[in-house]
Amino acid sequence: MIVLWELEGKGGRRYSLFSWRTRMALRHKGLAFETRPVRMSDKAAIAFSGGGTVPVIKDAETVVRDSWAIAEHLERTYPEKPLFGGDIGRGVTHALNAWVDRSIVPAMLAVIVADIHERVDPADDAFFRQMMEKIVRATLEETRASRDQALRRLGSALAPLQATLKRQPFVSGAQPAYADHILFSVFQWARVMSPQEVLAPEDPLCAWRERMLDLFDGFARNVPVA
Ligand SMILES: N[C@@H](CCC(=O)N[C@@H](CS)C(=O)NCC(=O)O)C(=O)O
Repeated sequence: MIVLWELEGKGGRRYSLFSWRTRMALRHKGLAFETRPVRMSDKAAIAFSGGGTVPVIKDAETVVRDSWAIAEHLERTYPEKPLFGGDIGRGVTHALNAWVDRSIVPAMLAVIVADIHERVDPADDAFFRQMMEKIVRATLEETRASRDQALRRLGSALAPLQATLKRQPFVSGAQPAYADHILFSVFQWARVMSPQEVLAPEDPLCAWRERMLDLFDGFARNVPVA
Protein backbone atom coordinates (compact mmCIF):
# COMPACT_ATOMS: atom_id res chain seq x y z
CA MET A 1 0.00 0.00 0.00
CA ILE A 2 1.37 3.42 -1.00
CA VAL A 3 1.21 6.17 1.65
CA LEU A 4 0.79 9.84 0.65
CA TRP A 5 1.56 12.78 2.98
CA GLU A 6 -0.46 15.88 2.08
CA LEU A 7 -1.84 19.07 3.66
CA GLU A 8 -5.14 19.12 5.49
CA GLY A 9 -7.18 22.26 6.10
CA LYS A 10 -10.39 22.96 8.00
CA GLY A 11 -13.21 20.44 7.54
CA GLY A 12 -10.83 17.75 6.27
CA ARG A 13 -10.13 19.68 3.03
CA ARG A 14 -7.12 18.24 1.18
CA TYR A 15 -5.80 21.38 -0.43
CA SER A 16 -2.21 20.86 -1.50
CA LEU A 17 -2.25 21.51 -5.23
CA PHE A 18 0.93 19.51 -5.85
CA SER A 19 -0.50 16.60 -3.87
CA TRP A 20 -3.56 16.64 -6.17
CA ARG A 21 -1.18 15.87 -9.05
CA THR A 22 -0.01 12.82 -7.10
CA ARG A 23 -3.56 11.81 -6.07
CA MET A 24 -4.70 11.90 -9.70
CA ALA A 25 -1.56 10.06 -10.89
CA LEU A 26 -2.14 7.29 -8.33
CA ARG A 27 -5.76 6.87 -9.41
CA HIS A 28 -4.70 7.03 -13.07
CA LYS A 29 -2.41 4.06 -12.44
CA GLY A 30 -5.17 2.26 -10.50
CA LEU A 31 -2.99 2.14 -7.37
CA ALA A 32 -4.47 1.97 -3.87
CA PHE A 33 -3.13 4.49 -1.35
CA GLU A 34 -3.60 5.81 2.16
CA THR A 35 -3.11 9.43 3.12
CA ARG A 36 -1.48 11.07 6.13
CA PRO A 37 -2.52 14.67 6.76
CA VAL A 38 0.19 17.14 7.75
CA ARG A 39 0.16 20.79 8.72
CA MET A 40 2.14 23.24 6.61
CA SER A 41 4.04 24.52 9.64
CA ASP A 42 4.87 21.03 10.94
CA LYS A 43 8.08 20.26 9.07
CA ALA A 44 9.02 17.56 11.61
CA ALA A 45 6.19 15.35 10.29
CA ILE A 46 7.88 15.05 6.89
CA ALA A 47 11.54 15.41 7.94
CA PHE A 48 12.06 11.72 7.01
CA SER A 49 11.67 12.78 3.35
CA GLY A 50 14.73 15.03 3.49
CA GLY A 51 12.66 18.11 2.58
CA GLY A 52 9.96 20.46 3.82
CA THR A 53 7.21 20.18 1.21
CA VAL A 54 4.42 17.78 0.32
CA PRO A 55 3.59 15.61 -1.54
CA VAL A 56 5.75 12.82 -0.19
CA ILE A 57 5.03 9.17 -0.88
CA LYS A 58 6.31 5.95 0.60
CA ASP A 59 6.04 3.04 -1.80
CA ALA A 60 7.26 -0.11 -0.05
CA GLU A 61 10.68 1.05 1.23
CA THR A 62 11.08 3.89 -1.27
CA VAL A 63 10.41 7.47 -0.14
CA VAL A 64 9.88 10.03 -2.93
CA ARG A 65 9.34 13.78 -2.46
CA ASP A 66 8.26 16.32 -5.13
CA SER A 67 5.26 15.76 -7.37
CA TRP A 68 7.31 15.51 -10.58
CA ALA A 69 9.75 12.99 -9.06
CA ILE A 70 6.74 11.00 -7.81
CA ALA A 71 5.16 10.95 -11.30
CA GLU A 72 8.45 9.68 -12.75
CA HIS A 73 8.72 7.04 -10.02
CA LEU A 74 5.18 5.82 -10.69
CA GLU A 75 5.75 5.71 -14.45
CA ARG A 76 9.00 3.74 -14.02
CA THR A 77 7.63 1.34 -11.42
CA TYR A 78 4.13 0.84 -12.86
CA PRO A 79 4.39 1.24 -16.66
CA GLU A 80 0.76 0.20 -17.33
CA LYS A 81 -1.68 3.09 -18.02
CA PRO A 82 1.00 5.62 -19.03
CA LEU A 83 1.15 9.09 -17.54
CA PHE A 84 3.51 10.49 -20.19
CA GLY A 85 3.40 8.26 -23.26
CA GLY A 86 7.13 7.72 -23.83
CA ASP A 87 10.22 9.90 -23.65
CA ILE A 88 8.93 12.68 -25.88
CA GLY A 89 5.70 12.82 -23.90
CA ARG A 90 7.67 13.00 -20.68
CA GLY A 91 9.77 15.88 -22.00
CA VAL A 92 6.76 17.86 -23.24
CA THR A 93 4.87 17.16 -20.01
CA HIS A 94 7.84 18.42 -18.01
CA ALA A 95 7.77 21.65 -20.03
CA LEU A 96 4.05 22.01 -19.25
CA ASN A 97 4.76 21.35 -15.56
CA ALA A 98 7.26 24.23 -15.47
CA TRP A 99 4.94 26.56 -17.39
CA VAL A 100 1.95 25.83 -15.16
CA ASP A 101 4.08 26.33 -12.02
CA ARG A 102 5.51 29.64 -13.20
CA SER A 103 2.51 31.15 -14.99
CA ILE A 104 -0.77 29.58 -13.91
CA VAL A 105 -0.08 28.83 -10.24
CA PRO A 106 0.95 32.44 -9.37
CA ALA A 107 -1.99 33.83 -11.38
CA MET A 108 -4.44 31.57 -9.52
CA LEU A 109 -2.79 32.26 -6.16
CA ALA A 110 -3.40 35.99 -6.55
CA VAL A 111 -7.14 35.27 -6.96
CA ILE A 112 -7.68 32.76 -4.13
CA VAL A 113 -4.94 33.29 -1.52
CA ALA A 114 -7.16 35.10 1.00
CA ASP A 115 -9.85 32.40 0.64
CA ILE A 116 -7.26 29.67 1.21
CA HIS A 117 -6.10 31.46 4.36
CA GLU A 118 -9.62 31.31 5.80
CA ARG A 119 -9.66 27.52 5.36
CA VAL A 120 -6.21 26.39 6.49
CA ASP A 121 -5.75 24.60 9.80
CA PRO A 122 -5.87 27.31 12.52
CA ALA A 123 -2.41 26.15 13.65
CA ASP A 124 -1.06 27.15 10.19
CA ASP A 125 -2.76 30.57 10.18
CA ALA A 126 0.28 32.77 10.95
CA PHE A 127 2.75 30.57 9.01
CA PHE A 128 0.55 30.66 5.91
CA ARG A 129 -0.04 34.42 6.06
CA GLN A 130 3.63 35.23 6.47
CA MET A 131 4.74 32.93 3.64
CA MET A 132 2.04 33.97 1.19
CA GLU A 133 2.27 37.71 1.79
CA LYS A 134 5.96 37.45 0.90
CA ILE A 135 5.17 35.49 -2.28
CA VAL A 136 2.36 37.74 -3.54
CA ARG A 137 4.07 40.93 -2.24
CA ALA A 138 0.80 42.21 -0.77
CA THR A 139 -1.26 41.71 2.36
CA LEU A 140 -4.09 39.18 2.14
CA GLU A 141 -6.52 42.08 2.53
CA GLU A 142 -4.94 43.87 -0.45
CA THR A 143 -5.34 40.72 -2.58
CA ARG A 144 -9.09 40.78 -1.89
CA ALA A 145 -9.28 44.38 -3.10
CA SER A 146 -7.45 43.55 -6.36
CA ARG A 147 -9.29 40.31 -7.13
CA ASP A 148 -10.99 41.49 -10.33
CA GLN A 149 -7.67 42.49 -11.80
CA ALA A 150 -6.16 39.15 -10.73
CA LEU A 151 -9.05 37.28 -12.40
CA ARG A 152 -8.39 39.13 -15.67
CA ARG A 153 -4.69 38.24 -15.46
CA LEU A 154 -5.57 34.59 -14.84
CA GLY A 155 -7.84 34.59 -17.90
CA SER A 156 -5.01 35.92 -20.10
CA ALA A 157 -2.56 33.35 -18.71
CA LEU A 158 -5.03 30.55 -19.53
CA ALA A 159 -5.59 31.63 -23.17
CA PRO A 160 -3.22 29.02 -24.71
CA LEU A 161 -5.09 26.24 -22.90
CA GLN A 162 -8.48 27.60 -23.95
CA ALA A 163 -7.29 27.42 -27.57
CA THR A 164 -6.05 23.84 -27.04
CA LEU A 165 -9.23 22.62 -25.37
CA LYS A 166 -11.42 24.03 -28.13
CA ARG A 167 -9.79 21.48 -30.44
CA GLN A 168 -9.31 18.42 -28.23
CA PRO A 169 -11.05 17.07 -25.12
CA PHE A 170 -7.92 16.81 -22.96
CA VAL A 171 -4.59 18.64 -22.69
CA SER A 172 -2.95 15.31 -23.59
CA GLY A 173 -5.24 14.77 -26.62
CA ALA A 174 -8.08 12.25 -26.83
CA GLN A 175 -7.43 10.81 -23.37
CA PRO A 176 -6.32 12.39 -20.08
CA ALA A 177 -2.74 11.90 -18.89
CA TYR A 178 -0.36 13.59 -16.46
CA ALA A 179 -0.41 16.93 -18.32
CA ASP A 180 -4.13 17.09 -17.52
CA HIS A 181 -3.51 16.21 -13.87
CA ILE A 182 -0.94 19.04 -13.64
CA LEU A 183 -3.39 21.65 -14.90
CA PHE A 184 -6.34 20.14 -13.05
CA SER A 185 -4.49 20.38 -9.71
CA VAL A 186 -4.65 24.18 -9.95
CA PHE A 187 -8.43 24.18 -10.45
CA GLN A 188 -8.96 21.57 -7.75
CA TRP A 189 -6.93 23.72 -5.32
CA ALA A 190 -9.31 26.60 -6.10
CA ARG A 191 -12.38 24.37 -5.89
CA VAL A 192 -11.42 22.94 -2.48
CA MET A 193 -10.42 26.26 -0.89
CA SER A 194 -12.31 29.13 -2.57
CA PRO A 195 -15.97 29.88 -3.26
CA GLN A 196 -14.83 32.12 -6.15
CA GLU A 197 -15.76 30.75 -9.62
CA VAL A 198 -12.68 31.29 -11.73
CA LEU A 199 -14.04 30.25 -15.16
CA ALA A 200 -16.88 31.58 -17.29
CA PRO A 201 -19.46 28.88 -18.16
CA GLU A 202 -18.69 29.13 -21.89
CA ASP A 203 -14.94 28.68 -21.33
CA PRO A 204 -13.75 25.37 -22.88
CA LEU A 205 -11.78 24.84 -19.66
CA CYS A 206 -15.10 24.56 -17.83
CA ALA A 207 -16.25 21.48 -19.77
CA TRP A 208 -12.74 20.01 -19.49
CA ARG A 209 -12.82 20.52 -15.70
CA GLU A 210 -16.12 18.60 -15.57
CA ARG A 211 -14.54 15.76 -17.56
CA MET A 212 -11.64 15.68 -15.10
CA LEU A 213 -14.02 15.67 -12.11
CA ASP A 214 -15.82 12.66 -13.65
CA LEU A 215 -12.61 10.58 -13.89
CA PHE A 216 -12.04 7.59 -11.62
CA ASP A 217 -15.70 7.42 -10.48
CA GLY A 218 -15.83 11.09 -9.52
CA PHE A 219 -12.74 10.78 -7.31
CA ALA A 220 -11.94 14.53 -7.29
CA ARG A 221 -15.60 15.59 -7.29
CA ASN A 222 -16.50 13.78 -4.10
CA VAL A 223 -14.29 15.57 -1.57
CA PRO A 224 -14.93 18.39 0.93
CA VAL A 225 -14.88 21.71 -0.97
CA ALA A 226 -15.28 25.43 -0.20
N1 LIG B 1 7.94 21.34 -6.48
C1 LIG B 1 7.23 20.79 -5.36
C2 LIG B 1 6.43 21.87 -4.68
C3 LIG B 1 5.73 21.36 -3.45
C4 LIG B 1 5.10 22.45 -2.60
O1 LIG B 1 5.43 23.63 -2.70
N2 LIG B 1 4.16 22.02 -1.74
C5 LIG B 1 3.52 22.93 -0.83
C6 LIG B 1 2.08 22.50 -0.61
S1 LIG B 1 1.10 22.57 -2.08
C7 LIG B 1 4.19 22.87 0.51
O2 LIG B 1 4.43 21.80 1.05
N3 LIG B 1 4.53 24.05 1.05
C8 LIG B 1 5.09 24.15 2.36
C9 LIG B 1 6.26 25.08 2.40
O3 LIG B 1 6.72 25.51 1.32
O4 LIG B 1 6.70 25.37 3.52
C10 LIG B 1 6.33 19.64 -5.85
O5 LIG B 1 5.97 19.63 -7.04
O6 LIG B 1 6.03 18.72 -5.07
